[in-house]
Amino acid sequence: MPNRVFSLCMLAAAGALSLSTPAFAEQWNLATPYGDASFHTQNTKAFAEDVAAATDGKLTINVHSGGSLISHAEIKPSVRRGTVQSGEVFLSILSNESPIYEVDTLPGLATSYQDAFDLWQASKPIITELFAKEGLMPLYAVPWPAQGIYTDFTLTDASQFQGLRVRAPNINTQRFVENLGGIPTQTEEADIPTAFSTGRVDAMITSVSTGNSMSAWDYVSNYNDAKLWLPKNIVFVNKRAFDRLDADTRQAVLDAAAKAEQRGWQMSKADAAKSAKALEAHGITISQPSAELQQQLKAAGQQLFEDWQARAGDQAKELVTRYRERQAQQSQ
Ligand code: PCA
Repeated sequence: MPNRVFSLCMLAAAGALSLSTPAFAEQWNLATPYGDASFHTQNTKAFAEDVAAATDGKLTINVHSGGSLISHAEIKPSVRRGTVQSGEVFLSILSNESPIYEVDTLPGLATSYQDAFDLWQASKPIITELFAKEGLMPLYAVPWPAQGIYTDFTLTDASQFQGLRVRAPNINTQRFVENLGGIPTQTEEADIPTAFSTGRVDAMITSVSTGNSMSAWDYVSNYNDAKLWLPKNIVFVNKRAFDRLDADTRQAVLDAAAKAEQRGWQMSKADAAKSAKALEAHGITISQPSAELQQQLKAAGQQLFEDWQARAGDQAKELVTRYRERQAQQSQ
């Protein structure tokens, strides 16, 4: 029996056992593709602990990390069906469902934590609405540090992308690589070491955090801190499971989620600094893009943004307008 099927059977059995616990105690399962070494998973585990503490154990959330329970692509459908009550995914892997989910992977749109936060505030209402249509409710979202480019040579010019096989975590990154003349391959974070060691990829686009947790120094020598975008993970719940809780427990979940969001953004910043140091300590050279490379990346990104606006239509316009308004308020 495959491991995950076995785990799901065990869940069913655990559900039956929980009949013997007090009638008011609820058990949720939360599936995430990311491993325990990731600050995202550490934050999500802290969220679960906060909920257990605030509800005096009335609601326990079991975090299943590293895709151990459900594969990344299956997490959202499983939460929708109620096989598990909650999940965490990389928001932009949902981009085949709506272009709105791509908004945090558009190069150049939001490249700092402040901008990424404004973009999240501007996109939250639309994303909440899209999730609600599927009986889901977002709890919180946390960004990865800015995305950069790992290569085994010094990247000085976009022409070096010609024929380069680049690992990408989502569709938009793949399009970006294509615009630069490279050959993209979509690979889950956990599969990065295999992709390099079997020679399927030569380079990758991701954060310093993932480079650090996946020991990038085993495969590449350089990291270009291009600050392309700050993509997010989103943690969400099956709305029926949430509505079944009593009012106090519901409030405790929402309070813990708000706290997890705040803590998560801080953890992301701290991890960016810590992971950059770790990469350097392992011999990776970190450099900033030259003016020329920056210009070339910008051009590839601009094309992506225009395509996205055309695909996403009015909703996209509304979102971008709201984002620009927030940015203008910040700079006042
Ligand atoms: N790490 C994840 C998502 C973005 C990131 O920084 C990955 O590369 O798969």
